[in-house]
Amino acid sequence: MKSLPILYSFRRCPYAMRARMALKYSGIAVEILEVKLSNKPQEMLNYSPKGTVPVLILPNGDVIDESLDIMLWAISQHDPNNWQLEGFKQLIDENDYVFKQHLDKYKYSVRYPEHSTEYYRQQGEVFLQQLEQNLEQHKYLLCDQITIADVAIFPFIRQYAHVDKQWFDQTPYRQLQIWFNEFLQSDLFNAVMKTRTPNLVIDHLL
Ligand SMILES: N[C@@H](CCC(=O)N[C@@H](CS)C(=O)NCC(=O)O)C(=O)O
Repeated sequence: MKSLPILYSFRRCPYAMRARMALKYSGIAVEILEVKLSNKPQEMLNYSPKGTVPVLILPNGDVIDESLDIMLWAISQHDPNNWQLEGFKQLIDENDYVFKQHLDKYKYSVRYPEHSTEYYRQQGEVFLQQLEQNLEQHKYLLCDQITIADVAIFPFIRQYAHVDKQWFDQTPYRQLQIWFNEFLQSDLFNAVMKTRTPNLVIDHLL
């Protein structure tokens, strides 16, 4: 039997979520290994010493240990709805390198007492405003169809929204709320959020 790629994953990690969503969308069967971040398998660290999830090991031994690269690899195998669109990188970079920092400080504001929770939330809100503007122009972040940018960014908006869901729901970002709820309720997202037993229990994603 042909061996499948192995995905080292962590259910609640937004980077791992976007990788799992892309793999699922592309119809790629993988074996998925739920990692305990406090006790990472040595095998994973041998493949990728930087110790972050997700990590995808291909049957030929290639290691892909950045979530966006896993998404791009999955899409390069099969992209039935044209997720890959030129210009996707800029918005994802804004998410990964700017918004994510504000998100972490907002989420864990007790660890950053130099400013208030609201201060960090406001810093992150700049990105929400940008997304809202995009969504006023088209149904999804880059155009009228889902692209890799929507899927790559959604898990981070989910984290931000869930810090204070009541606050998020009463913001004026109506298009963003609609977009967010659509992904939250989507079969694709829910399919990749199944609970898995951690460490060394290999299970199939598809
Ligand atoms: N740039 C990486 C970031 C991945 C990342 O930071 N994942 C977190 C979990 S959400 C992680 O594994 N952190 C290591 C740890 O907590 O020990 C990617 O896109 O894959």
